[in-house]
Amino acid sequence: MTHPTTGTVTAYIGLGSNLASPAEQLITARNRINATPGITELAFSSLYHSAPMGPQDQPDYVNAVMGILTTLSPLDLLRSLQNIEHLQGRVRDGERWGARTLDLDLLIYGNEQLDLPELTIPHAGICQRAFVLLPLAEIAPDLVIPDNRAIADLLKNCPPTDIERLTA
Ligand code: PH2
Ligand code: MG
Ligand code: MG
Repeated sequence: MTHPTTGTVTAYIGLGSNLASPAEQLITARNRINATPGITELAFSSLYHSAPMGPQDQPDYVNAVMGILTTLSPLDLLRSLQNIEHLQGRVRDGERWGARTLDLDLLIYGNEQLDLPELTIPHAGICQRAFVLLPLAEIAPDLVIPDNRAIADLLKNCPPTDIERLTA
């Protein structure tokens, strides 16, 4: 939903890295997202250390979630995030769920539900992934995902195993 007085939308971005100093990758990405015209930070979660989902022969991840206010459309926001992934050495020919210097996933964009070839919102993985749900619940405990799933309920069905909060 667009905020009637400001023309901005609240959106949530999942950040992940497991190569080339992951915590620094996330901090650099946060700064770049903040420097993007049309984006203002609302909240940034703690950093979380998490075991890899998918192929197990890759390093552990550092994950976080960022809440923003934005005037960008979903696809313009996606392109901005992909540009930042590219700037930080993301290679797109890797194996599915394989190691990466930076992954920026657009998780939620206001109340929108989109199913485009390049973008699904809400992000399909939110419900099963503790490394998304835990940081999201930290910064938005009362959030209800657009198809009416409350974060608190999703968390109950997603045991927070293999994940550790790193910073306050
Ligand atoms: N991202 C993946 C694949 N596996 N595992 C963890 N723990 N955290 C991630 O962000 C992650 C993953 C592909 O996006
Ligand atoms: Mg991802
Ligand atoms: Mg991604």
